[in-house]
Amino acid sequence: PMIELSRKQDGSQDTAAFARDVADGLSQQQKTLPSRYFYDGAGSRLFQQIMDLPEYYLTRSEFEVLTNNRQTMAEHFAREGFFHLIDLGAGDALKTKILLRELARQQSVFDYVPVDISGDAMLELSSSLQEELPEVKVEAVVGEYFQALEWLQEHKAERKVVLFLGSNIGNFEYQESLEFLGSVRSYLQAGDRLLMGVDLRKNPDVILNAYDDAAGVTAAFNLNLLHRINRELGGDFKVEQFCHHAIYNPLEGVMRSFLVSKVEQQVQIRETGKTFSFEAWEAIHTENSHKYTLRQVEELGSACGFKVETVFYDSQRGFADVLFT
Ligand code: AVJ
Repeated sequence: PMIELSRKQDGSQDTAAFARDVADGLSQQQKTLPSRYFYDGAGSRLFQQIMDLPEYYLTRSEFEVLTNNRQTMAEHFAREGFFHLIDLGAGDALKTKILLRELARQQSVFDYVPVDISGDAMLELSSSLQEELPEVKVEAVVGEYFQALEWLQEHKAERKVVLFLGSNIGNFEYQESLEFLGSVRSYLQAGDRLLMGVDLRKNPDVILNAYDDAAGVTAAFNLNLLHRINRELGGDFKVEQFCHHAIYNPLEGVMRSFLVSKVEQQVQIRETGKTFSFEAWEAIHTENSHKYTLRQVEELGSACGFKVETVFYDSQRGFADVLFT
């Protein structure tokens, strides 16, 4: 069994980019921070706790979809022989493992390329797979989606199946999602596939509770962003002076999360060389999570050159994994 970890950026560059993005976001009229910075070690652990929350239905729903349809999915993937299975935002890959076990059971010929911004997560995943499925060759890539696109480009002529699970697409603005899926599409050939998980429109109360849980884990996940800025960029956020706020707009189908300053205050962030002022109850926008109608998903796909092959639903029809060709 081979384990390969490729890491395309060094740590110093990461810190500089983080400082620049934080300075940019907090200098705007409406303050904002990019949600990709949630996932440091502590943030990844908090997200794992979120996936276990009673209110956070997304992971369980997709688990059900994959479990009930794993045989059909694996057959679709492996139909034309060897392929690379690229897993965008793999994390702990608990859901992908359902497909990996099934592919191994069907003796499919493939290798597995998990991509994630958390290096810790990719190391843990590589070693857990080596233990559980030693016959699967793993080439983990530590990086952002941009690095994943580079990998796809470098392997343009080879057969590929791309996984984009967990409604991770939902973090993009609509325009960004068009650009991203369009890029993915441009590196695929006829016969390649994309399996994308999307959270569907449903009772707004159910959605809201998923992002504002009773135990306060999502609040801690959101607030960890400020702790991370303190740790990595020498910030002096008094984190207890901020609170988590989440709101769902059922017209747009967008869940939005914020960190709200409870008092008027100033925050210094050494690595940015700047001080930022907050008025009492001023907000920082930290995340969007889009909820889709099936029509929107089809349109998004077709705008990027994808055709829907099969839609796999959970029993509640609240979540779908859409197989595109
Ligand atoms: C990992 C982007 C799918 O938007 O549901 C969970 C992240 N944020 N709770 C989502 C998240 C707050 C999650 N995604």
